[in-house]
Amino acid sequence: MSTGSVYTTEWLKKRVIEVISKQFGKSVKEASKKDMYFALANVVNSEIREKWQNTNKKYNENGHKQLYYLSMEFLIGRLLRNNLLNCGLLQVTEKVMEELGFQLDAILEEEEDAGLGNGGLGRLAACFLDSLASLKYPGHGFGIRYRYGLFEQRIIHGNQVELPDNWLTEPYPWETRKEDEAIIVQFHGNVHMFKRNDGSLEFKYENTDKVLAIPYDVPIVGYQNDTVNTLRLWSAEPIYYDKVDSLDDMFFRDLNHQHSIEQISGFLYPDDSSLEGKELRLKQQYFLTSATIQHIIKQFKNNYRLPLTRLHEKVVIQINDTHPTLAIPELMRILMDEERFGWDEAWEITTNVFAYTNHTIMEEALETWPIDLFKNLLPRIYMIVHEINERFCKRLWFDYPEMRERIPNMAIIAYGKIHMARLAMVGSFSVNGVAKLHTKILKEKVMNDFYTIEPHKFNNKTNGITHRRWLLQINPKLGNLITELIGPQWILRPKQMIHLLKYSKDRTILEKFDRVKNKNKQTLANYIYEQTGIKVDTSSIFDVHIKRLHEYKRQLLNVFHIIYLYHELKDNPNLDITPRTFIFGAKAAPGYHIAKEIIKLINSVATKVNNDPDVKDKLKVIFLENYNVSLAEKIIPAADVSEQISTASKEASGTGNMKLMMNGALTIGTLDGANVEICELVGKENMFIFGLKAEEVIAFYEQGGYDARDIYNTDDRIRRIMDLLNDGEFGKQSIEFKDIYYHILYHNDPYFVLKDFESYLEAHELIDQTYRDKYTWTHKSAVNIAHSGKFSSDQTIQEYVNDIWKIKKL
Ligand code: 26Y
Repeated sequence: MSTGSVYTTEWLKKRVIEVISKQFGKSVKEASKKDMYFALANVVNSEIREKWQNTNKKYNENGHKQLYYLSMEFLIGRLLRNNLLNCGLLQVTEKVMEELGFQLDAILEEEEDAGLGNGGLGRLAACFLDSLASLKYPGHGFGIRYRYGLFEQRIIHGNQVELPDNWLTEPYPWETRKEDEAIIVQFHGNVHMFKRNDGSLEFKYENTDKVLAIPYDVPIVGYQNDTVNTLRLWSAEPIYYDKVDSLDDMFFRDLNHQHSIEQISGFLYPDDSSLEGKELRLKQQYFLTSATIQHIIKQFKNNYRLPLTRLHEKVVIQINDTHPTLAIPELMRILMDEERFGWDEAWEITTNVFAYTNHTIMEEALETWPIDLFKNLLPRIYMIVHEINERFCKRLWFDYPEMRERIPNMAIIAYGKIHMARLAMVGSFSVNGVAKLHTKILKEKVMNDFYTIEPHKFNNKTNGITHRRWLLQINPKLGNLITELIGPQWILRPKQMIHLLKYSKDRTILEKFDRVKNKNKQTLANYIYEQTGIKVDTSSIFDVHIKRLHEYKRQLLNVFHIIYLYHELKDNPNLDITPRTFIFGAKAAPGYHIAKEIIKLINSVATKVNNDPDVKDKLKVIFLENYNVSLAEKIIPAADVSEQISTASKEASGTGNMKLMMNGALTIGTLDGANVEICELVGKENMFIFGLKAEEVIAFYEQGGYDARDIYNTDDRIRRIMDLLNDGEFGKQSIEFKDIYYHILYHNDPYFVLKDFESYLEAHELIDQTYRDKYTWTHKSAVNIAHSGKFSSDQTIQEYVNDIWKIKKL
């Protein structure tokens, strides 16, 4: 029996043996690692179940306000280790597995990595859920249960090949299907307007396509605190009617029908290069938002006996980027068409519950929809958005005469398109950016018009990461060392990590930090060998660049530096450089040609460099395929250098920068996103800052004055590298990388790779020199770790709670 969080090995052993026998009809000796994974998940689940029910009961009974976090992405990764740790079961499990002849680490590898997201935005949502539950806040995630997550990446002959991420071939032990809480979502159809006797308008929908949204609930276990929150993922299914005309009709209609409906929760980010693809994405967004808003209203009515005019007292809805913005007109629809509120009252209710987070200033990510597509798929929602726009534009015209010229740039519907960020800003009471610099750019540039009329809505919430996963779980050796030095309080109060500063000049302690890093590097080196057959030197600098592949993130700048070093060594094989291992992990969006070319270039350079005896052990380049949460967890504890080298102004925040810093890597970076705040904390002397500043980049964009060809013509190092792209050194054919070459020279190097090259080289030379002095390096590393508590998502969540959500702890 278990009492509280104290579990004994005898108890766990008995439970595991019991489950293996009952569930698989096997003895422990016969059980596979997979069996053991399912058995452990089963044990954890039965421990969670009661706490989950109790948490829900308390939330329902105590009348507290609830946060609903809506996101198209939740990149939760694996859950077993997390749940064992948070339930207080991790240590006993390690022991029991050993006694039963298993290795826990190997069992954990059996779990599918739930890749229901693409990058930072999705992982942020997952970190937030962890912090909410660990701080006992009533906050829940709502997303889509994609049948296939982000594609699985293979590298074949240097090229990215995408395979479907078929993550649900076996039962997913963490989810519970809740058929009785299904909700109907309607698309297409016609809308009819009637006048009621009291003169008010009534809207009726006809011939709509109805889809069932079935919830699958995943428990979000708080850190050893009995709180279990919920991540609700909706799955799309057809509705079966009892009455059908003929068996044949039913058969054919249903097959096609079923397929097209299941597609709604089929893939994350389906290809949207066709109109059908675009419609599917819009369908997904409405599917998520309609199901969630209907659910919220139902719950509000059940739990609080209050009029909907007081919705904002009990409900706050955070929309994670523009993707769930349709929640705004959907709530308006329900309030007016189902609850019979008039426009003004409905608008008052709506604009008091929504808060919007912007995650990017990149033009291509600011979503718009063609009017016709929108109107056809969501006719009633279109009418509402149209009306929101009319009223907003009128308000601009009459209340802000000085803004009249700006109306076309602010209108929600303009030039044939619906602008989702504008709708989100108009319909929310809060608009936030995700790092200080990013919020400043939103206010002063990208969203300046809106900031001018409603400055009170704008606020900053610098991102954070859960230190419990990104330090305690993935780097237990470092976690233990920290606890040994400052006690375990940092696990719930991460800012206490600052007390590590007093050891940052203590040579004996720094040696301990160093030993931890070396062991982690050895573990990664073993993994690299298993995956690629390449042996890397653990005394070399592990220089890590892991993130989505995008031009603005400038993996290309990194490769240019590698090519430069390679040439230096070829020209002078005795050159005294500190050996380096460059490690990359990155997926490129399937339709993003240049990004895929850059992946190919990294792999071609890797092949060349790794097989050249001239550079021997001084240079290695490793591209690890299929970058995802689980791979990040393997790489981060072993990193010495963290590459955060985006074109200044483009990276809204970054969160990989925080994860790497927390694990003792030193950052080479531009003053972009949260790098700026890392620098404020640790000081310029504890990182390697280089490159153009955000205002310089913006000035070039606005005023011109940069010509990439000038640099190409005058800098021999750059010309040599660029010309290689064209002469076949790194490819089978001479034209292999011409697209990158032309892209840079003929599109004038839009991300300033050439412009920042020299300053990047200098920063790398400084890294090379600094690493030679182990004491200095490890001192800087410890200073970074000590300050990283500031970037715990616990802190970020507390700021959201104080300034936006106003929810109370259980
Ligand atoms: C729908 C499509 C256009 C789209 C799909 C995904 C647009 C954007 C995204 C994802 C954006 C994203 O992941 N942004 C990242 O969010 C992180 C969390 O705030 C930031 O740290 C990071 O700088 C930003 O690139």
